[in-house]
Amino acid sequence: MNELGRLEDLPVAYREALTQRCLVPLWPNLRAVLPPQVPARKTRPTFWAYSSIRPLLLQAGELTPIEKAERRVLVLANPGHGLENMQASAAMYLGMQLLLPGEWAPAHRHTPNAVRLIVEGESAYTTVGGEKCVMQRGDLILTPTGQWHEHGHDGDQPVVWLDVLDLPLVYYMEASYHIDGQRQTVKPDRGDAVYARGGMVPTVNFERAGKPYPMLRYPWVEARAALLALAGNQPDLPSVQIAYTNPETGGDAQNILGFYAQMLRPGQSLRLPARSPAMVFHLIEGGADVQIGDQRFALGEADTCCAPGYTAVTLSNRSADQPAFVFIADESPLHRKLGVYENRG
Ligand code: GTQ
Repeated sequence: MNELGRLEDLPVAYREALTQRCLVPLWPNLRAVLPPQVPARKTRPTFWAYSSIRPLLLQAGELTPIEKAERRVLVLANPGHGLENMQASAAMYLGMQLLLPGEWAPAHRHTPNAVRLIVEGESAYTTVGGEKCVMQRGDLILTPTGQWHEHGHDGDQPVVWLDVLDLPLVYYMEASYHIDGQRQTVKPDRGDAVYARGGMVPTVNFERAGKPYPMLRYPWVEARAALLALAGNQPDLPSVQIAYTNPETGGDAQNILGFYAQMLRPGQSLRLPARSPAMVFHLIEGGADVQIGDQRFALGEADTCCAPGYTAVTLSNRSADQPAFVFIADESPLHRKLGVYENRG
């Protein structure tokens, strides 16, 4: 490969003439934006222990009333992107949100898509597009782009959940904004109720067409049961994983980020191929080691880590007699839609 001319090789007067006219020579920067073989990635393998987040989040509960926070969140920021940019990867944002008993996080809507993965506590709920979604540990709840959402809490213990948003991408697109709203009126119908049994849907008073997000809540009890059934039915299945999908189309649950639940059999070690999208791993149940390139993280329950794209990841169940359950978020719907998706094996 040719050595390319450097900026310093150009006469100062010429460089100044370019700058004054808002012009930039490509060749000194060409390799930076089009590096050989593998993209440059700011996303670093990064680990966040829940045991280190939890006390600081509870402290935020004392320091900052919900009225002063609107959303009381500690952001899991990847140092490779600069902490102030609040990114886990190029397209993914992660936050741990705390809601205390009796608190109310008022209605708003915004262009970025969000999901919640419930980490701890009972009796909180989020109302999304008029659907009241109860929050139980391990549940996945969608808050798709543009839908009104607000969070409430009728219980007596703190509730914590993991927020996953495509905020960094939507912000980069200069398309990120929010609108404040009024408390929503709750509708009687709920997607998680009408789609609770595969292959069976109501026929009366039920609109199937024209709803881009027919199901908002994916209960963990159902996901866990599906994984155990899959593992039991197919003892030789190499990867016991389910994707969270749109029950009408069978496609990804949301447009930009993908969401999955992975079961690791007792003692199982599973290599995930090097694919272009970055990934996030959050441990729901059990314990697992996550090997990302030359870094290895030991995830216990509620711990989270992220991996850059184009990097193979190995997940290893640390228990020889219990399964482990991992929630995975990735950027694959985005990569596939844009035609840049790669699996390098
Ligand atoms: O709960 O609506 O972590 O608007 C970041 C932005 C959570 C939310 C976040 C948000 C929310």
